[in-house]
Amino acid sequence: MTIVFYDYKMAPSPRRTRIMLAEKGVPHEAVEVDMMKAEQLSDSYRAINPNCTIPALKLDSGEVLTDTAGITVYLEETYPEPALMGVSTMDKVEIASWSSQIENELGAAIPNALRNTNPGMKDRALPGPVNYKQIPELAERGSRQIDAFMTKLEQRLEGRDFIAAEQLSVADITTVCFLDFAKVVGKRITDDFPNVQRWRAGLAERPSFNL
Ligand SMILES: N[C@@H](CCC(=O)N[C@@H](CS)C(=O)NCC(=O)O)C(=O)O
Repeated sequence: MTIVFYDYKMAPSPRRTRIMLAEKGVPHEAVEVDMMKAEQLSDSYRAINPNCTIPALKLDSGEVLTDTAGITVYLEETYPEPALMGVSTMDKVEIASWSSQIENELGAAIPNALRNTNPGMKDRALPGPVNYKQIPELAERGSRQIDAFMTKLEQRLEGRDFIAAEQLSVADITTVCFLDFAKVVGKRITDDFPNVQRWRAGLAERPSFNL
């Protein structure tokens, strides 16, 4: 048996796992769950991940990890090199703190901006097994939150190659996956953000970011 990674190439969340698997060189088999065909809501995928979200990771033991937070801890504990969550206590603190800000301020804002207006996502304002109606005001707020986070990131990356702890970490991986996806709501890393552009160009040289 080998690890099975349930992936969908066009979505930002599974890309985080894809990059971590590549950076750590973890042998695995990938299975594509086609969201364009709503396969994440199918009975067969629901039996694997009742949350109906991607990514999921099925371990050798048969156990299934059903969200990025758990997958990240599992990969870091099982394949410690290279460390992506920090080595020293203070590095771990800094990476955890930035990861929390990225999830709350950017990770929540992009789906809010996208899912609350997109006609193809009517009643699918949140991922998961429960349907929720769109609230257009949340799209407007999400758009402003993305802009605010970009400004904060630009300041943070002044004179830095990585967001936290002077090394590649899950903070960089998560931010790239979210920011690249933000194009769907018209957000790009424009020339107003030279530090973010330089940081993104540096990461583009890593094969894991081009899978
Ligand atoms: N908390 C989950 C969320 C993952 C998530 O929202 N994935 C999206 C794709 S990026 C999804 O599965 N959406 C399903 C849907 O929209 O129905 C995680 O990070 O693993």
